[in-house]
Amino acid sequence: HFDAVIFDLDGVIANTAKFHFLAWRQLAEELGIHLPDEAESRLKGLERMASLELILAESDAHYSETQKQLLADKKNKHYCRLIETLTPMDLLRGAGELLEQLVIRDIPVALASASKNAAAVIERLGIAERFTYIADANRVQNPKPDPEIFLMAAQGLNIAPAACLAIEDAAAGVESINRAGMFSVGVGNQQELGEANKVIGSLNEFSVEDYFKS
Ligand code: B16
Ligand code: MG
Repeated sequence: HFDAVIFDLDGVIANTAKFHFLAWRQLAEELGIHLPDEAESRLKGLERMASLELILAESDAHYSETQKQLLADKKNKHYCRLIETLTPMDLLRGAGELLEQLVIRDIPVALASASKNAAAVIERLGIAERFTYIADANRVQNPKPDPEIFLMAAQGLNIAPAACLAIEDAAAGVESINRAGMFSVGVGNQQELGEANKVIGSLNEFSVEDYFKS
């Protein structure tokens, strides 16, 4: 049995990937770059500057580091405007129910999201008070698949990594969890998330009784 749960945000709790994609597409259009639909899956889980590099690779133009920073800031403004429309209705299947069950059982819950907007997102989703600790993406030096953000979350909860169960939708995230020495649950398909200790199709399938003492 485990003592705590650490959640990824995008793709596990809410489909913010769709807003990230729309914001990147808007920026791409402003630069005269066409971003095909299939770019959405390639962007999944990538941190902000890595996502920008992927988009700029579609163009021949050269951008300086300063220009890249301004472009990333611009995308973030588009993204912040888009997430203003988020409501508790945007919680992914099973997410609200699972958080509620964990809180009822007094199981501490942390967030390990690479997004610098994570706090604003969970606030909009109406679940901010469910989290005991939010790992600060601003302080993370090494992006997923490095274990740093999950280790930071465990430390914030004051729980040993081996006693944590963590949930991810991206292969790089599952790798971070495994490298952190935690039990990994992948939400998505077996083929993509085969490295996870357990793969489920959606949080609806997660049974709290199997992993936590009542
Ligand atoms: P921001 P997660 C990640 O969130 C997203 O999956 C990824 O698409 C995004 O680029 C990254 O956060 C950074 O987000 O630009 O808002 O700081 O999956 O780690 O919850
Ligand atoms: Mg994710």
